[in-house]
Amino acid sequence: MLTVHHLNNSRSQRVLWLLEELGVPYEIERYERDPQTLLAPPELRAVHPLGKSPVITDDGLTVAESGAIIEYLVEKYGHGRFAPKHGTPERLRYTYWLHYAEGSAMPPLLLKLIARRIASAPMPFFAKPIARKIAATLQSSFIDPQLKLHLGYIEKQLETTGWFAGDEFTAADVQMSFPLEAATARGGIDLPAVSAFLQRIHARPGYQRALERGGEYGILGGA
Ligand SMILES: N[C@@H](CCC(=O)N[C@@H](CS)C(=O)NCC(=O)O)C(=O)O
Repeated sequence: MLTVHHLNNSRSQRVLWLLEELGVPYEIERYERDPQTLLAPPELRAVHPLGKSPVITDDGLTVAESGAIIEYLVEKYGHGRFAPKHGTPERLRYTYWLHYAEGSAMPPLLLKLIARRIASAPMPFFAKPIARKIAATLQSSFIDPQLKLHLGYIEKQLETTGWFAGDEFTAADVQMSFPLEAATARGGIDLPAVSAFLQRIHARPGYQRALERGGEYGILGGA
C-alpha cells in the first residue's frame, strides 16, 4: 500500500489531493510539527534523511520532494490523465510550472515568513528595533517587490485558460496550489484570476476528500 508521510498543515496536503484525483488507495502516516519551531519531528528522518514532508513510500521505493512525487504518481498511476502529452507545448508548460512552484515561487514566500518571525522573535529590548528595521528593509526592498513580480506573472498565466498547462486541469495545478495558498494566507493579494483558480480547485471533490483525510490545514484559514 502506498504511504504518504504527512506532516500536519504542510505541502503533503497536495500529495493527498493528487492521490484522491487519481483514485489511488493510500494510507497516511502522521507527523506533528513542533509547536514552537514548526519543524517536523525527528522520526521523519528515519524515512528520508532530510526529514521534510512530503515523502511517500511505494513498492519499496521512497520518493521525496513534491515535484518528484507528483511526476512519479502521474507517470505510474495517471494512465494519460492529469498531464499533457509528451512533445506538446502544453507538456513543456507543465514541466515548467512543476519546477517553478518550488524553485521560484516558494523562496520569496519563505523569506516573507522568516522576516515576519525575525520581527516578532523574543530578544533583549535593545535589539528589537534593530531586528525590526532589518526585517522591514528586507521586506520592502526585496521580498514584496519580488512577490509582486511573481504574482503578477502568475495572474497573467491564469487569465489565459484558468489553468497552468493548457485548457485542462493537470497535476501542475496541484503543484502550484501550495504557493498560491501560502501567498493568500500571508496576505495582501488581490488578483481575480488567482482567486478564481483557488475557488475552482477548492470546490473539486478530490480536494475536499483530501482535506477530510489530511486534517487541519491552517494555511487555508490564514495561519
Ligand atoms: N521543496 C520541498 C520542501 C519540503 C519542505 O520544506 N516541507 C516542509 C513542510 S511544508 C517541512 O517539512 N517543514 C518542516 C521542517 O523543515 O522540519 C518539497 O516541495 O517537497
